[in-house]
Amino acid sequence: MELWFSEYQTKNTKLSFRVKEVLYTKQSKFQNISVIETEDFGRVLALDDTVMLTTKDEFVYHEMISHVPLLTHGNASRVLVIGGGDGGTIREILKHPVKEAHLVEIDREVIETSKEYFPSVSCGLSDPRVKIFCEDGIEFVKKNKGYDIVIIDSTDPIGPAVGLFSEEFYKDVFLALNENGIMVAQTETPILFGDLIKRIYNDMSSVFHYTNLYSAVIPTYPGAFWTFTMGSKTINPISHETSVEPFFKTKYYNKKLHRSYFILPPFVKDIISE
Ligand code: AG3
Repeated sequence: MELWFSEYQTKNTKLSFRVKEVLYTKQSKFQNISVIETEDFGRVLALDDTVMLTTKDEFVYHEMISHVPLLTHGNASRVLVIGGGDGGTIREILKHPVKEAHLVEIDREVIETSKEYFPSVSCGLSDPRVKIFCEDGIEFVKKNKGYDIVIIDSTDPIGPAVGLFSEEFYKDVFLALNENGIMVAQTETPILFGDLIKRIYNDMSSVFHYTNLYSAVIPTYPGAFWTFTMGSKTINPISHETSVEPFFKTKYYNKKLHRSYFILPPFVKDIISE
């Protein structure tokens, strides 16, 4: 018997993985959480049948969402992650000499599932520098301030994550950031969702002095060509020479390529400048 797991990336396109074994599936208060062992991509964490990570390619997303802002900043001590209950972003942040890393994940069950089924991803969550808050990130940033970096490691802009893609939220993040603060959000693929990317870019631009997109290749996400949008108060990531060498091993992030990540293909440039 052939068993396949599919994500409908759009109504008309799906990505399918041949399933070795379904290890876990549960309806939490917020969403369905599944863990699937696949033939080619290792273990998959899916929320509402949407791929959050695979153990084969998660390093790309987690390295890029964390090392790019942290090394652009150069001196981050307090970092906040909104979403990201799997712990992958926290794992990468802890490779830097940060004092505190706060994780705000609305669904405690995602954290528990990752601890159980994704030890190589969730391994940083028990580090003494990490503090976990199971609450709504939108409310959290209104009350908590003093961060050098805020990373929005969210799901797609549907359901509870919608508010994480709004100008009002970016304003609150701005206020939660210190003087040289930087925020980064995962912002989907320009291959399919150009309008969304343009709106995010415009919204962030009206809040931050510098707003820049950068990209990475993530084969298991829609479009495979993925973007992150960075809002920065004082540091221009394009002209800024990253002074800090990553003093740890990376698999995707490369200091020599740091500035080039911000160089956009013409079709993406067109999307945000139209
Ligand atoms: N955040 C999810 C990125 C969005 C993926 N979208 C999709 N497959 N349709 C990733 C969580 C990993 N920490």
